[in-house]
Amino acid sequence: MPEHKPTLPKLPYAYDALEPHFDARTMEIHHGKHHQAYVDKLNAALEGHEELQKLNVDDLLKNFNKVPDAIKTAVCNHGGGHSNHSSWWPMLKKDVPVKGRVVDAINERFESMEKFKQDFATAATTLFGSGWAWLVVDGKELKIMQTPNQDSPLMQGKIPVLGIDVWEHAYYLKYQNKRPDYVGAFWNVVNWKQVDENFAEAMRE
Ligand code: MN3
Repeated sequence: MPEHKPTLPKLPYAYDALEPHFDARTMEIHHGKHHQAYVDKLNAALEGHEELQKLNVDDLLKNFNKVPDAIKTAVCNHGGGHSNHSSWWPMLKKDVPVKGRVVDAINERFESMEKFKQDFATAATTLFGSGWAWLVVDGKELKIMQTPNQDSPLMQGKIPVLGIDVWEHAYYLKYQNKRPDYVGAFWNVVNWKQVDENFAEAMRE
């Protein structure tokens, strides 16, 4: 079996760990069905491409130009979906103090945490259709960006530090059409400790 065969990572907490902000049923379907489907379809796309199967999914996306045309769309959609969700689950946790070098860097780059939250929320709520809003490191600089569908910032050479999934599958059961309410609730479940680690690692690359 190839070393990096895509597999569904275990959630680092119980499905109900983010209640009442993210409900258990949504987390269960989101992780167990949606993320699993990206993993399955990525494996199907990589069948017969042994050299690509040896890469972990993030390296696969960073080297997207090496992916054959015939499977580019599948790798973008399902590889992106696998990578985005794998990095996202650990970014979520309740009651984590807002501190760390990343918080200092956010205050410096965006004037204040409140201003950053406004800008990030605007990116999340104005993204048309399905996709993600991100805080990324781009050439040692923090930036807010949007990606459509399951496109990964890694495909553009940017490293995700914090993200929010704004596909309806991430919030519809609890929030229906009220995406801004979901984005507001998100701030209660940001794992700032993980975000700080992501930031430190991104700045080392
Ligand atoms: Mn999702």
